[in-house]
Amino acid sequence: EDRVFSGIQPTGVPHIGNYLGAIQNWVKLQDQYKDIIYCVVDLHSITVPQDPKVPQHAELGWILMCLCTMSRLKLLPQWKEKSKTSQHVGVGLFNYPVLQAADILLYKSAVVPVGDDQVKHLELARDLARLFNNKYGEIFPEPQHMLGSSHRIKSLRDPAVKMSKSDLSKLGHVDITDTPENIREKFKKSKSDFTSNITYDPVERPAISNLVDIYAGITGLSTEQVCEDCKNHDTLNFKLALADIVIETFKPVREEVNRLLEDKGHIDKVLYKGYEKASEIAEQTLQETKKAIGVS
Ligand code: AQP
Repeated sequence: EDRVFSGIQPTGVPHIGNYLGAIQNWVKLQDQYKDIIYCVVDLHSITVPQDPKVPQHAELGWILMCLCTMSRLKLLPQWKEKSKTSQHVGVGLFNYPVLQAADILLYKSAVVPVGDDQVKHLELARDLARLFNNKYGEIFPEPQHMLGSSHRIKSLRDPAVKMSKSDLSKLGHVDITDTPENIREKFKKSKSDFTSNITYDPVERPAISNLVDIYAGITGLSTEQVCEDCKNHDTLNFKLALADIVIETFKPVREEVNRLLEDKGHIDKVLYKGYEKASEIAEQTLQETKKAIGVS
């Protein structure tokens, strides 16, 4: 059976972009597939300093890095975007799509539910799987990305960039554990333009269109339907209505997160059980891979 695999970086509290782009789909897939691994990709988060202990991912990452060219990595849009905003750009930031390919290939994953900002990275994972298989023998399936139905969600402060956990502007991202007051404030202060009606036009009206996308993503309506339903709203009313929907949707999530945080022992147990299962698969693939390249 096809294995589903996806992950999230522990770089902050997940926001509604992570939810609409990926997490919502992860939940749905639990009813369609039996063999699923969702993980916290801690080695990725050390492209800013932290403290790792996950050997197989790093080891396969290194093997794949030796197959990958620098010119291939330079083309990736996230590298182009993120390397512009920092003065001290680490090699890890450049290499991490290869580590991501290792994460996926280590479990011989077939289906990878992600947001559309990851499509290029999945292409790289397929290229590396193919390169490896051609050179050393068939080991890896070529993993396919699976997109959610929502568009990429942009920052509430700047619709030119995606909503991001690590965005320094606190008003740019709405986190799934934000309080109702917080959520209302962020939407009230979200960027809009000088036109007061609600239309969907990502090129001419990117900020309002982003809000329409969020509304559509959460309600499951089309963007046309959202504009039709909200045609009597001005932008402020629309923002407040959207805030209410977001508050209502994430209320049970926030309550459940808070409940779980009171039982850290339970979370540790669940993580450890998952770790035991996953590391058995990872170790097997790594040994197969090392044997194939002659370093076992
Ligand atoms: N703005 C977004 N809209 C839709 N989907 C998104 N995803 C991320 N941002 C958006 C999807 O969420 C999943 C987990 O992302 P990640 O934590 O692995 O890394 P990321 O894509 O780099 O997310 P962030 O929030 O921007 O984190 P930082 O700030 O740490 O880099 C992925 O499937 C992604 O597509």
